[in-house]
Amino acid sequence: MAHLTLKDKSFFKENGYLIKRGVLSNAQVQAARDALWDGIEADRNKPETWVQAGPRVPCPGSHPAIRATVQESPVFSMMEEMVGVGQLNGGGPGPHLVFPSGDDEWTGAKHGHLDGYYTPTNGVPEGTVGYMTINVTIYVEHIEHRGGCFTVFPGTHRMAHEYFKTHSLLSVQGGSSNRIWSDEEMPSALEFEGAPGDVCFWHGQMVHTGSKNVNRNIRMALIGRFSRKDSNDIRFETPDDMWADWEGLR
Ligand SMILES: O=C(O)CCC(=O)C(=O)O
Repeated sequence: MAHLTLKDKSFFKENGYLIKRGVLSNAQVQAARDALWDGIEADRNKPETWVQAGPRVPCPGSHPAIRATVQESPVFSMMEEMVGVGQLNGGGPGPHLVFPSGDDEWTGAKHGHLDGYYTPTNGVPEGTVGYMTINVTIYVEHIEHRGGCFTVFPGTHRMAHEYFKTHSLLSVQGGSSNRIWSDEEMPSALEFEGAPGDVCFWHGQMVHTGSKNVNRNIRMALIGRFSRKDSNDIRFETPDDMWADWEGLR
């Protein structure tokens, strides 16, 4: 049974992201949230202890309840509906928590980054670039404006495609969008606001960023990155038709 409509697919092609609401069951959300709370150094019943608590990754992505959010929900099938059945490597998401900052100063982002590039702290080897086809951000808590929303810059997947037609994939230092585009060239940021079980799919070359959390809730997100099985053959190619390899979208 198909989960995505033609409208969903054309929205993803145009904007580079797609938000689907209520994809996970309550039981899946609850199990994932419990797994996160087991590792959080704060009192679950006392929100005042959540401010600047930690850790940002309170349990591994290999935890069965975390992995299940992709592998035992419609999430993986939805990605396959876009990329093609059997085309993606498996895997699961990892926890990415943003704790309340405890202050009230918040500004929206003008720029973000493309994933896969070396920075001094992210573990990507210098001189290489990681390749992702499609990524997903899953919420297991209510996240509102200014609450550390995962943030995308709609349309930057198409801008990146144009850019890489004439520039090497390795040319963007740190993957930062401000190395390529001015503030004026960047589209407005879109905060993914959502409820537990909501999911945002985003193109592997979508500019995105994290954001500060000045709300009460801990920003409980799981982020998964998925690449095609033939990534090594196609990663440095920029075909004229950016959807040439996407069986469900071309
Ligand atoms: O946590 C977030 O909202 C963004 C994370 C991010 O930008 C990344 O992992 O590349």
